Amino acid sequence: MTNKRGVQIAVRGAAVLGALALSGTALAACGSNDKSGGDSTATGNTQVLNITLSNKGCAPPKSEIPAGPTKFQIKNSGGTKVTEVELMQGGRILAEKENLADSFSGSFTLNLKPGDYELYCPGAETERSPLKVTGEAASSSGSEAEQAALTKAISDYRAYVQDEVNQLVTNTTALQAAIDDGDVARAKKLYEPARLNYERIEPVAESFGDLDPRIDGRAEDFDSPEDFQGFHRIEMALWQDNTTDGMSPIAAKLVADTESLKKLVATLDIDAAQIANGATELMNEVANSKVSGEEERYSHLDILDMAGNIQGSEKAFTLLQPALEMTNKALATTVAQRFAEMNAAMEPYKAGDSYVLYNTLTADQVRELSRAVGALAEPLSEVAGAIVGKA
Ligand SMILES: [Cu+2]
Repeated sequence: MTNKRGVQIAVRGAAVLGALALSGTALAACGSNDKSGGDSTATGNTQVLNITLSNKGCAPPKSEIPAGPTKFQIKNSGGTKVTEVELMQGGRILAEKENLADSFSGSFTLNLKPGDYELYCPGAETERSPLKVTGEAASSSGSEAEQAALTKAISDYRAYVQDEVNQLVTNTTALQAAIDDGDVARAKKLYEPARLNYERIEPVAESFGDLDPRIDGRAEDFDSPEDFQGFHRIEMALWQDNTTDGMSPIAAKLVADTESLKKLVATLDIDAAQIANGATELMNEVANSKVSGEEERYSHLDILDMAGNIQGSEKAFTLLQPALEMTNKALATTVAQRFAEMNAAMEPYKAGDSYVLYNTLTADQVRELSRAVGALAEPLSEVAGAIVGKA
């Protein structure tokens, strides 16, 4: 993500916290994330790296650490201009913690291999701090059965992402054809399946730097209006202006960007803990941009996007579940139950093959959804720590 977008996200994050404050339970659930229990699921060989996020930056306490399972424990201490920390390597985001407003804490856990990394906190005085990881890659600490289960989870998840991105290209191409034909009604209908494909795998797309802002950015993410493109520019034309005028080049570019994503996904290198982190990021997406009605502000298709995020998150969890049952059965049971509750909470909003519009929900209904999201996100955030280093 670009610096600019990072700052914009910070602004949006503050607004969102305001919105979530209305639903106190969700806020409490987010705020208490990782304060309870994050460490209890770590397996003893996980090192903890405490990062303080402030307006100055997000430098690690040591610029050199040994390879192996690592929990990045992040606290925003007085950082009013910064809300996120990304662990980057060679232009790719390996893990991130977003929407950490001042005084909030959060974490991510992954198995660090030797190499040069960067901690990136957009909007800070020093945005990038180096982190060198030394020594040998940690050998797997999992049993044979755990290793086999995680290896399968990784290859199945890659296949899932590839399948979704293939459908994304197909569905976006169909959307483009409707736009080229000037058919507003058809374009509106075809916008939906493409959004679902994208929202299911959004953390993977986000990991490839500026592709996500290009495909999924919002008007306020860009200084000049011409830079605002992608899905939400098309959404604005179709729903706010009720036209496809001027959208052909935007649709062509969107198709090209989804094709770039497809090429990058073919090279995707992902481990089990990153899949778990992605599942958590998807639920954080729901809490921060869907439950607030921010993302699909013209079409009000936020509940549909939310379903996409939940489906992508549940897919990742389901694939990790056999291994998690071996490493932490209680956690596997809790998360599975919370997904069931989340799906039950979404059930009333299904409408045919789609979902009702966000602006038809009452404040109480939104609050109930955000409660279910918080209840799921909290135990889900512990999954990475329970499987890291096992494969
Ligand atoms: Cu999105």
